[in-house]
Amino acid sequence: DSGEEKGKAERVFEMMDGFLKNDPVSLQKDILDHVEFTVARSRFSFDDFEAYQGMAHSVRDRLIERWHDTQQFFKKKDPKRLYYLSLEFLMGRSLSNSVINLGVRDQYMDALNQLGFSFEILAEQEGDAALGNGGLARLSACQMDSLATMDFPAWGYGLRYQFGLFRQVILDGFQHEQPDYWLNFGNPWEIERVDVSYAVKFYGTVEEKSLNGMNCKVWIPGETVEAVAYDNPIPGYGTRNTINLRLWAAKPSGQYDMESFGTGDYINAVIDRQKAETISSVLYPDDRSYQGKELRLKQQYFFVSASVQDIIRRFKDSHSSFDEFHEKIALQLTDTHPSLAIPEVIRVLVDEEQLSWKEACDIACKIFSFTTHTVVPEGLEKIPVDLLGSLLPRHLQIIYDINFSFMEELKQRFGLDYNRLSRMSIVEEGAVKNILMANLSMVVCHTVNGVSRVHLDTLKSKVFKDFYELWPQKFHHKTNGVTQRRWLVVSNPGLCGLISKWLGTDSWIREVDLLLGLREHAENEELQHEWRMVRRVNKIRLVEFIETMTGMKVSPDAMFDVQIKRIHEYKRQLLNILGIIHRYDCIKNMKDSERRRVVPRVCIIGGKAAPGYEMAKKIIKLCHSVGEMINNDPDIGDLLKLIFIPDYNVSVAEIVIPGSDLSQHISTAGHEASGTGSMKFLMNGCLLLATADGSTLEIIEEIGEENMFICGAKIHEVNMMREKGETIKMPLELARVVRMVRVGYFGHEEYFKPLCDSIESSGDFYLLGHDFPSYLEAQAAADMAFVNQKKWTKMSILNTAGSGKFSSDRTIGEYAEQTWGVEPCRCPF
Ligand code: GL9
Repeated sequence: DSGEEKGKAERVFEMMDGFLKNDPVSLQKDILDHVEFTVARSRFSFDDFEAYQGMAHSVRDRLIERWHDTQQFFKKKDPKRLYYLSLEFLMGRSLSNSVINLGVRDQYMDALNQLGFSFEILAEQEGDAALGNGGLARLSACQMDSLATMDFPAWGYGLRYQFGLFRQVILDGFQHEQPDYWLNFGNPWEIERVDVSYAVKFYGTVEEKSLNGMNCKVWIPGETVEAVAYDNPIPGYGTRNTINLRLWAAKPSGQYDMESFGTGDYINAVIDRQKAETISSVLYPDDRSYQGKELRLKQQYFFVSASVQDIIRRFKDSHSSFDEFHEKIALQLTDTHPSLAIPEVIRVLVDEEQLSWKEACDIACKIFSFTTHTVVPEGLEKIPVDLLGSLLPRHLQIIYDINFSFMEELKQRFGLDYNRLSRMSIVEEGAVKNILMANLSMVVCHTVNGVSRVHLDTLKSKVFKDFYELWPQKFHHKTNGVTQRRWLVVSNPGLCGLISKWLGTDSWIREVDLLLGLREHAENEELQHEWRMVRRVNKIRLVEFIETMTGMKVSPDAMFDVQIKRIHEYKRQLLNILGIIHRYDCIKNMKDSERRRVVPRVCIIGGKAAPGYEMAKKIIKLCHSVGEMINNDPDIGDLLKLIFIPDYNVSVAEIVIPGSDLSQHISTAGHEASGTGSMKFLMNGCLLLATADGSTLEIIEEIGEENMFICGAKIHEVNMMREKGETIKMPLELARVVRMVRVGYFGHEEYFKPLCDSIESSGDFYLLGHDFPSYLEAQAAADMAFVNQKKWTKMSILNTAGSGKFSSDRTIGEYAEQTWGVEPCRCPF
């Protein structure tokens, strides 16, 4: 019997002295075993990639061990669990992060050295897991790291896209998109769980039946697809806790439909079923715009339904009634993308678990919380009623029922204020009727969070004004953060060692506020010297990387001025490029004596444009055309270079950020909900040139205005200018550089015309005209500061010292306490 089996296995385990060993000899044996038996290469002849695979599998074994222990422990303790639902996770590479969090990096380095391999080279063999678009997806990844490190009993749920974010290839300065075949060489970081799968239903009809004298709704689906689990262990740092990120992949359902297989058309029936896999095949590459695509809606429901079934199954394993459900479960919705979880939970509780409508709604209101990541109302998801009704007929009914009760509640409260009712309704009337997913989330979730303080202000005063009036207590904010494990420990080992040396401890890796201790040394010459040395080494690494990627040689003596993020009009890469043209133009017109005072700059821009976003693609092309002119101008030499780094992703960021001197975060104020790139630069001692937007405002509070270069209209000024529809006079410097683009100084005048028009003829919505002069001033201030390396280094140290607030550990701590009500559950070693 299985009890006895377990006893035997345990005895053998004890005889062999248990756990996997982490001394260099054991590690070498494990790596070689995996090379031979997992990768199936001779252990006496294998290359770097195969060595990486062998090593990755040996790390995976160690992850699995802890992951099993953690899950067993959670099961035994039965704490309240957090389920983190996100349609996107940008995990990047896993190898370095895993060995660091497991605390075995040095041992592996030794083991590999003795085998004749270099850890750094093997780590570079790994491709990025890019199952997300940008900030929102990387935030989810950082938060998983903090959840594991802080011992929270959490699970992540998402989709296992076969193709992650497209690869960006630049041909003649234009962006082209290529599929990301990230799974082609296998993925050692996931565990396929063919034993964990659920049927997900689509289409069909809803019928009324009477069951035990009660009136019930029965959904007869028209299509069923199987969701198979792939588990990705997420190790915490300095703890045995290793939590799970469960990603779902679509497979044809095992339930055969006799009809299609009975018609004799066997081949076509099989091919048809195979189409089920398309649901999880590709990540949508457009950030912030969701225009009623059926496949996207299918993805959302597929992921939500499998996750909800899994959560309820786990709960029922150890509980016999739903009374405790809300005391054991918190469900966090990352934006509205997973908000179909709301009607799905209600549907399962009412239709399958036979709870009453009221009981089910009460439970939903207690377990769901929601964070919004956007500021623009157009960014909020709308689903055409027809589409939803055909794909998920039962869910549409549930949403209508929720809306009905909500409208009744509003009438009680405000009387027959039809304007208000229509503004707040979950159902948007009009030529096309839509379901507003944000309103649905707003009505049901107990809490709605913004991602920075000003973001919350915007939600209260604009986007969700009516809801704020109704339920002010629901509105909160948790300023975003990033994990210092990835963004310092993994990507900047040099600085990391230096920080620990000067603080006399490496405890800041878990307790990031300790970084404050650097403040008292900010002017210490010895630290300053070492700080500059470390940063110099990082710059040289970046110089080499730039040469490999672009063939360009740049000088590490120049100031590295960086803007890396998705290309967006509101993020204003165009402002940056026009500023560079201005700088170029100024240098061209200088006398030799003046040129000697110019601070040499390497301007670096990187980022992807959504494939259908024409303006963003034009910005990429303009960057290349301007770069080509400047970089090949012998008259300019090393005084100015403009580099576009292609295919920006997490692992590129890990090289660029530690090597940057100055980074730009120059969104039009009021448009960036938070921004998280700035936090990564801040931690790495890079100075910021930024507008007063999103979390930058909170960064200013932490490090002081004097340690940053701030420019541009403030949020209230932007609002005022827009309300008045005031057109300001184009500043001369800006008119001049726009003219250069217009008349074809950089070629392609027709192609670039819409960019020029966006500033000069279509109202300059993003206010480049207004902000250009102060932008140039901020740039000049940065030049001045850079000349004084002592001052610059002090500012740099103060940036790192003041970055503690922007750790995702702080964010997650706040969520756990204020929103989710979950407590640490630490697995014993
Ligand atoms: C975003 C916001 O635009 C950012 O300001 C914010 O920092 C992140 C994380 O909260 O979320 N919302 C959003 O849709 N994206 C964000 O970056 N877009 C992408 O992820 C591409």
